[in-house]
Amino acid sequence: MAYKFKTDLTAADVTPPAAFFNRRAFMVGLAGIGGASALGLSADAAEGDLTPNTWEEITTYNNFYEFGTGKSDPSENAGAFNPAPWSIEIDGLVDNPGTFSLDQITEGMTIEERIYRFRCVEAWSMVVPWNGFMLSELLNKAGVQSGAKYVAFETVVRPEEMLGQNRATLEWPYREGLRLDEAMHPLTLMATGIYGKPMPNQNGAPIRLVVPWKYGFKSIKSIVKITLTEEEPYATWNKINPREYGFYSNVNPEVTHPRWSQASERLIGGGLFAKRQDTLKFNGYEKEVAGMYEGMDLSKFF
Ligand SMILES: Nc1nc2c(c(=O)[nH]1)N[C@H]1C(S)=C(S)[C@@H](COP(=O)(O)O)O[C@H]1N2
Ligand SMILES: [Mo]
Repeated sequence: MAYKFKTDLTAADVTPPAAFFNRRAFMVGLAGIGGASALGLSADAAEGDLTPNTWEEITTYNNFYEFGTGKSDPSENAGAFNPAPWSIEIDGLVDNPGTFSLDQITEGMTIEERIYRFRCVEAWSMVVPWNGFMLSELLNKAGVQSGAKYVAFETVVRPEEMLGQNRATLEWPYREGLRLDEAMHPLTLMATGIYGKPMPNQNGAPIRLVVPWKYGFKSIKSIVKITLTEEEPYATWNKINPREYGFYSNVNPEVTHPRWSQASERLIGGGLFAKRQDTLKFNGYEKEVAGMYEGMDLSKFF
């Protein structure tokens, strides 16, 4: 089908392509939307002294229940998955609904490198050098209508290629959602790669969400559908156990998971006897995102 993205982006929205592995890429990207300081980005979050985990660590220690529940299952079982060609259906409260190829989706997008902390609700963490574009760019092209308040996401269902989907470990498709302001936040990334390479199958090929201030399960993989909704959407883990997995699930060291503390985390790659590190509020992105939750009791909202 013929599809034309809206072309009403101003010059200020367009950023020069940033080179992979350029630590300044993040700053360059943000300059296009008002600059890091205008966003209140701390030097740490924007530039940072974060040392990324190795490719080996990032691609062999995964959660992707479509390929099994063990940490090594995704890397061992995702070889049968063929993420090309790929398309994403965008529907709901948008001006330009439709089904778009990955090329159409990424056309004109600035692919930036974003080195983010990544914190799983299970209390382990990594630092990942993602490549991707801001979800806000895609939503702006889709044309969000005024009644939209949330964004819903769905993962592909392919039981022939995803052996875990032949078991009822979760209800398939895996689904997640964000409030619209969270989805439009400049930190929220549609990631298409890691270390400048295409997204590995086990990490959510060919395109997945990354929301660095939330527990990892919000960062849904291998997305085939995006829906703008008025109501808070279904979210897989939240529906299974709302007491343990909130819809918001902002990283918060002060809110204990019913079965374990969230005060500290194990950085993957530190070795068996590595010291745990303190978990940061909003996973270290408090300055950038706390404003979105003013008035919410963060000790209750998890
Ligand atoms: N479709 C889908 N997305 C998913 C998951 C999953 O099982 N299925 N696991 C989530 C969880 S719990 C985490 S911690 C991250 C893990 O991402 P990574 O393997 O790239 O580190 O993916 C999230 N996205
Ligand atoms: Mo997770």
